[in-house]
Amino acid sequence: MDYLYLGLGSNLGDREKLLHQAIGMLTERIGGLERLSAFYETQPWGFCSTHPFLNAVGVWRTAKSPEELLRATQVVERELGRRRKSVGGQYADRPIDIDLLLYGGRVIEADYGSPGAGSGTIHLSLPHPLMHLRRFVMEPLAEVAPDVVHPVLKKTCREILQEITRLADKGK
Ligand code: PH2
Ligand code: MG
Ligand code: MG
Repeated sequence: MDYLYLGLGSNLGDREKLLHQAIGMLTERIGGLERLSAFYETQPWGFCSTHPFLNAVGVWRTAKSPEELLRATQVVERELGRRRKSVGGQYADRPIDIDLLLYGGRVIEADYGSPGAGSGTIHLSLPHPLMHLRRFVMEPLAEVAPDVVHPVLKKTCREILQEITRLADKGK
């Protein structure tokens, strides 16, 4: 058993309802929900859109494999109406996005085969490669897990959030 930290976001439809639905479905399928952050309204990061996000972070205790967890999050995304994945770093509006942020102290770069011929692979990076740059991730994460250490950067979530804040203040 280990702690799994998931980042959730929605900027289309009934955002609050979609986040609650996703959290309920995940809890049925992967294990018990230990903590849930507040829901934060945030401006789209990395792309232009008139639709603000609601973002949150949840902590689950689970014994599932990283591959099972990645697949479970993708199934929930599809069941809640997510159609397109972002390709080549081009983000788009979405009813729900669920990202694996941290899973215990695991550091993983892996490609898993998709069932069915020729349907490519799905990629997993843990920790999430952009999490430490994103306030919309680090603010809710630092709320529920201030003292958890990023296994690559060797800094706590509280320290990473402080750095993001310092950098943003410098740019002003
Ligand atoms: N997700 C993205 C890209 N940009 N911006 C905000 N505010 N919240 C998100 O969840 C988000 C984003 C890619 O997944
Ligand atoms: Mg995302
Ligand atoms: Mg995603």
